Amino acid sequence: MTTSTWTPFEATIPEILDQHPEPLLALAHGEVPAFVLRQHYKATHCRALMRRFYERGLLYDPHQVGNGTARRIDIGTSFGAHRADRKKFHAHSAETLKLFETLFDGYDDPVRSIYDALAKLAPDKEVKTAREPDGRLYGPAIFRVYHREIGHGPHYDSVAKRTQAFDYQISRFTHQFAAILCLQNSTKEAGTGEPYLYNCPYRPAIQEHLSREKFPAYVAEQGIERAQVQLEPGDLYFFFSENVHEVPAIIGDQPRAVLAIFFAMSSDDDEIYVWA
Ligand SMILES: O=C(O)CCC(=O)C(=O)O
Ligand SMILES: [Fe+2]
Repeated sequence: MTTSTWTPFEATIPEILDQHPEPLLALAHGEVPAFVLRQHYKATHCRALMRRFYERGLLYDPHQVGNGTARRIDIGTSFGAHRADRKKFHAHSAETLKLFETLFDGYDDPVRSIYDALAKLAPDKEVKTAREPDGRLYGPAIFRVYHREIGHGPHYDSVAKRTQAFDYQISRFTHQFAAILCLQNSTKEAGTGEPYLYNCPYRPAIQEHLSREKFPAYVAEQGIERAQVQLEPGDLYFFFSENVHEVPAIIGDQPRAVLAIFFAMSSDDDEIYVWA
């Protein structure tokens, strides 16, 4: 990379608003790759919640359970995985909402902490868990745990532009984003699992280049800027999920664990819908 101008903006919320009065549009326009809020959530609570997930059997090492193939462990409801069956999707989402009512007892609610930060970054909008006109809700957030060998190749997330799930309310918005709260990072020596963001919003021409094998050559050829986001437990970052991004596969025995949301907004819409 020859340029280092496209770098994550690390600051407090008031500083972000001071420099970027409309932070979400700044992300959507590619002015900054990400906003990083260091130590937004208590690191001690991150550790405690990780312990609780193991104790309750919600989290386990996929290398030691079942047929031993590496896979990502999710706690929560993924729209992408469940949307095909609307009834099951909303039932699964309701279960997640119920689970999250007590899962964080004794600690700060990490889901709330992300929603609160988002509400402050978009003071003129109402931030709410996504819902259908009949009131049925989506999953509010999801824990994603990446063990050894697991990552997420170059991709972009857009329900409106990629998934094209026009039968769901969340497809009505113009821009889609993600926020990620780090609960645990993979071993430092390995230096893996730290996400890359590319200054590369979706366009049809990139489709054929979107693989771990092909994308680096495309990035070099097109001179696309990229930024890496390094996270410690408790750090929260926001980015435009319509930009290509990836999580390099984890090396080493310590899994990377995050709490993730997607959210979407339009300039002329008073609401921001959040889901996972
Ligand atoms: O965990 C991250 O930092 C990004 C994850 C991601 O791209 C996704 O869940 O779609
Ligand atoms: Fe993603």
